[in-house]
Amino acid sequence: MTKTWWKESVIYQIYPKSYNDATGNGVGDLLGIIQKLDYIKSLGVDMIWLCPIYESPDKDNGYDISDYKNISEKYGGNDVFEEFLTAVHEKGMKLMMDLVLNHTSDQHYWFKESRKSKTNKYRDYYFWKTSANGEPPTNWPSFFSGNAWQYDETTKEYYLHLFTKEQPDLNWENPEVRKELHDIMEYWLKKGVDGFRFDVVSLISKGENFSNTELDDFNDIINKHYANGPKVHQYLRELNANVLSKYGAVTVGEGPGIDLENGPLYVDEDREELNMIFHFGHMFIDAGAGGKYDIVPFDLLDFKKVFNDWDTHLRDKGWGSIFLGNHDFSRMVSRFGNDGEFRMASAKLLATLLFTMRGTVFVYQGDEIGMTNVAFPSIEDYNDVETINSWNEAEHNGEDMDEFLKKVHTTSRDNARTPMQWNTTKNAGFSAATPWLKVNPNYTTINVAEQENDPDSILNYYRSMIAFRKKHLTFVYGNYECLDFENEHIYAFRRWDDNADFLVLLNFSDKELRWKNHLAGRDYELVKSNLTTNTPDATLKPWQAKILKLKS
Ligand code: ISL
Repeated sequence: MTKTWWKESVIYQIYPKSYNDATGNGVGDLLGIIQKLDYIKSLGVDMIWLCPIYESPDKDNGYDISDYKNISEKYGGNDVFEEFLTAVHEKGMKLMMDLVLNHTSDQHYWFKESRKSKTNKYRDYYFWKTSANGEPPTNWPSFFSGNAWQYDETTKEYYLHLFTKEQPDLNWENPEVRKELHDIMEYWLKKGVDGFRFDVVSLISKGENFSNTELDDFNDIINKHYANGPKVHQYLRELNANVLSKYGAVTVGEGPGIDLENGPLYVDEDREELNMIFHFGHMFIDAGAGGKYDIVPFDLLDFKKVFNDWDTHLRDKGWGSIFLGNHDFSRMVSRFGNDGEFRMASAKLLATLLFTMRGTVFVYQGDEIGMTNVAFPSIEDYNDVETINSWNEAEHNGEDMDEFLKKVHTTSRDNARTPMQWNTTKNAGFSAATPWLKVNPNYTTINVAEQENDPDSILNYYRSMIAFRKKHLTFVYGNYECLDFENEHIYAFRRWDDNADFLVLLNFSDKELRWKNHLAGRDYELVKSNLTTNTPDATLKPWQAKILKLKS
């Protein structure tokens, strides 16, 4: 396995709209992030991943781009971006931009032209279809409710949109489209951007034919009709050869339908496509057959299996990403930990997992202080298009809306998008104006300022765990083995190489437990714990995490 700086990196994900508002309009911006660069650097992170900041009508908060070469004025425009990029580099960090290349906004010039006439130069930049019977061309559902085809009056044809109707899918079959997209990437790389996170990269190659689906389960539909199309790897190799490799850009691909079989193909070093992928095995672990609103209890065995399987599949030739939260899912401490009595311990336990697994670690803003889910009293308080569309669909279907609101509390993407909690002043110190999305009321107790002053805070634990990982590269490159797999409450694993041998013990429960002693006859020392009082053995208090160094 080749050793590379980005494999050893910790990447910090920022949702710019919610990070820090320096201009006082209720929306986070680049100047606001510049003000926080010392804070970010102090965590020990190497690279920042910024969610999309290009011009956008914000139907899906920037994942609907209307101009790829201009930074939205609400974030500061291109000049402030240059200032920001320079400042990031001066601090010794790197920048990863988010690129959405599967679809554009319907307000993008290409689409505005495309919809004008069937003979327009840009017509084939998108997928247009007629329909014989007044029905959409296929019965495909979109990710965000409703059919994935939208009728357009001007030319009396339908266009494809796998996400909202304001996010038409680009036709990568068309070489002109690929050329334009390569040019966009080159534009940002020439400015000095260090890498990209490619949104829904698994969806860029559509099947040869559009046909009705017989399937009901949305995941099955994704796998059969939307994801990992016939030319996806060809497109990525072309992109790598023509653009990425010339600049040494670091890449991570995101996408539904990436599984254990096809996932390794994206990151196999010999294939020269992408560096890393995000898989969602653990992120949909609490979703039943009916999708994310069909909530099932968290099961530690399923969770361990996801990590075990991926580690095995990427071990030899690829590289993984390790993350437990992002802007599309509820807060990690609320999902996988205990955000009540054991919030501190469980947030630190999850951090222990993050920084002891093999793969590049991604930390989502706010997780470093243990930010939790929010339970807004009304649907009016929510912003996310996925949440709103699902709500409308549920209402249309006559569901019990009080019950549905509870599900929204558990699963809404807005759980992760509430403003960053900096201090106890108005709006958590995020903005002087009314924030675009309400602040989580628990900011009075969960915020950066308080945790800065507390050596035992979650924040300082993140700092110490990042430093610990960097000191012991065994956690980055070493072997991984899950022990006592059948244990329903304890996640125990070994990380070792020629230099060191570590045992990580994580108690995912509210009870004190003793790990069956597989340590008999071994000499070991406790090198890390998420609690302040410890016994140097395999006894674990509720949500306790211990790292033992095995000596013989
Ligand atoms: O958000 C999800 C579940 O609630 C995912 O299914 C998500 O839609 C999927 O992983 C793709 O996400 C990415 O592309 C979307 C955008 O809304 C997400 O924010 C982005 O991360 C469309 O561009």
